[in-house]
Amino acid sequence: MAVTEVAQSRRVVTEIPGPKSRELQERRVAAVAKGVGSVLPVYVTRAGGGIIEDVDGNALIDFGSGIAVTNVGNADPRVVERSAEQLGRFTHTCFMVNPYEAYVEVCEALNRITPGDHEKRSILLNSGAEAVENAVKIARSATGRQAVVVFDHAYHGRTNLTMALTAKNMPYKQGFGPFAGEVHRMPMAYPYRWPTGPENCGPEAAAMVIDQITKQIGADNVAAVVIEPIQGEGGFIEPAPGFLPAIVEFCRANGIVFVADEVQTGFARTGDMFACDHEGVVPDLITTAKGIAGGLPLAAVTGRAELMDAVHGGGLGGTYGGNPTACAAASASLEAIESDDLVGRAREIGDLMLGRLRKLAEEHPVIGDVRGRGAMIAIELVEEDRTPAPKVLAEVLSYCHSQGLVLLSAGTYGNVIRMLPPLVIGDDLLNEGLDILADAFARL
Ligand code: PLZ
Repeated sequence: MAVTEVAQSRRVVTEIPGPKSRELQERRVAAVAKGVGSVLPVYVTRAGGGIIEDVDGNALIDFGSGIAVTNVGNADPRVVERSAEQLGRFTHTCFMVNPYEAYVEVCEALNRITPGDHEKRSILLNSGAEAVENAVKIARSATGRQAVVVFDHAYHGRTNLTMALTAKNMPYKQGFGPFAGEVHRMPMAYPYRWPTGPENCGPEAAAMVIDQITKQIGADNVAAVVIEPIQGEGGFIEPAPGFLPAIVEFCRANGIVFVADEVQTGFARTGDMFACDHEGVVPDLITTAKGIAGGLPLAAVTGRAELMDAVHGGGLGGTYGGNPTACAAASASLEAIESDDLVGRAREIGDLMLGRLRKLAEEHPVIGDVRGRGAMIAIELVEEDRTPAPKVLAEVLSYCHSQGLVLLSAGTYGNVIRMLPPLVIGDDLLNEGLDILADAFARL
């Protein structure tokens, strides 16, 4: 299997997007539904390490990892080799018709590496949204209850149930209702915006949530609490310390299934294998996707055996869930994460980024908050009184893009710049990317 090495240096030889990309963009507009956007429409030819190459010969620094997917880098040779080997043997039988070992192997690995040493089971699916949908199905079936609790700023997907779980209307929900019922939204422990200050945020937010669940829904009616242990699309909001453990304790005491949505935070991204590990939180069910398979579409729900096995035979599934090629890629990618100590590398990336960004924030008051863990770091841009500054963000992003830095935004108010580099990016590229970002602020 010939895997071409992608040179690890930035190269900007045309305007960005260049002429060939603009030509492709014209074809795309005529062929692809307008509803699907692209952050930076440079058309990709190759990618690897921390670099994305485009049709015009540019080499861009990747601070996005395809939204936290290519944790092991793009086209990791081990992932490519295992997937290709599987592709050459069979492409599909459907696990529900004729099963295969690759699926079982991924479930065994997930049961081993997810938080908690209790007995677990897993199911494999295609996308993060599908994983979250299935976690809710499992929780409802196991508890015989219906209500689902979610949080402000949450993102869980674009399917009907997960749209209902997602907080932000535009662009995710506008015009797409009616939404699924029995979804209840609670305040989020958002330290930077907590009225009485970050130090009070954890306990106060937990008390509010517990009070609202008890008074407005009735704890006995709640099947599941679903939460991202660091919110992704919502703006990399790290819940204040103590919040998650308090919610877990309340769930345990009331027979509520605690579901950690680790679709964006999973697989070494945050400097732990899972973000829950940070405070020793053990979820009853955990949903994963993105970083699981080095870029191939795969997702999973993993959880307590008694909950997972509570669903009647034939109650869960899907034609493509646990596709053999995606499973082979996942096994290779999970092995790479462990053998290359990408957890450790994510921590190094976090230290480097947080150090530089905190300095940058001292020079530029428009950077109101620097937060995140590991290779999941964000800055929140504000005017006076912490008013969100989405226009400044647009300016900064546009400059960074023009210089060949792939950078994403996030946040309910569209004022958060998020950084999610592949965990295999080198320090040189990281620093060069941060230099470009610093230039962008200097030019404001
Ligand atoms: N849960 C926590 O972050 C996907 C969405 C991008 P899918 N996040 C990126 C977009 O605009 O569509 C995500 C997530 C969390 C669930 C999902 C959904 O995962 O694989 O996109 O369905």
